[in-house]
Amino acid sequence: MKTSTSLLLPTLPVLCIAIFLSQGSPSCAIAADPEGELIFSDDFERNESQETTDEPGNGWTTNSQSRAKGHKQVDLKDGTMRVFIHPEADHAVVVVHDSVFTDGVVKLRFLLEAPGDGLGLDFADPTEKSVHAGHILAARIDTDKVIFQDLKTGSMRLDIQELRHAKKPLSDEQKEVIRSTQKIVRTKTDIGNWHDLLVKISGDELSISIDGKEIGSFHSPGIAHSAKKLLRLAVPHNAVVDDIQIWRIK
Ligand SMILES: [Ca+2]
Ligand SMILES: [Ca+2]
Repeated sequence: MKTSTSLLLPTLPVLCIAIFLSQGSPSCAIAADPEGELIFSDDFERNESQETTDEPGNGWTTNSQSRAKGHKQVDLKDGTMRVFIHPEADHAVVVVHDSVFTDGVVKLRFLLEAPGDGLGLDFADPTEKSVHAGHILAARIDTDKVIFQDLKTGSMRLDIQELRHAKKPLSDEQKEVIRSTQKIVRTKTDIGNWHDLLVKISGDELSISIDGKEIGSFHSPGIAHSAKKLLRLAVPHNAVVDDIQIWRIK
């Protein structure tokens, strides 16, 4: 559901107080609003017309038809979007929405339910032919680490992908490219609780904050790619998502 900034801002103090009272925690679910223009938001307060196949609505698409024989992997439930991999899937679950910007911010709330679960925010440009499947960059949240990835000049570069697909060894240059285009920060994200995630892309910098605390930032040339056109939520196992906002800075 679309939410305008002007409607959101005056309600913030009320929301924070309500969250404090209901959860006994002083954390406010919504941090300061990013600069820029709110281009998409979704609170998932709706239901499908049926419960047998993916039907997330509001412009979202999924890969369940192509990678999980059409089995349901995305469920609107209790005002959230639950993503869960089907045993017959041959790829992580991917839930996609337009997110056209050069610099921008994605905010959402997420919950992981078991050790090993994770949530990736992959930004893609399907027209970029120097990489596999348009992969440009990614922010990945696991229960024990956060990964910053420049996929465009890194692991999704076509020559690297072709060797990996053929299960052939990478050259020293290719190994160094993969090493230098990602950053891993060891940090615990506890399971069973909701967390606020903020991912910001500005020039060649990717920054990630969880629950208002900056986990880190990473500079790499592929991050500055001029057009991030799609946001792909990538879920290797299970994850629950709510209250997503996409902001365009430029
Ligand atoms: Ca449902
Ligand atoms: Ca909701």
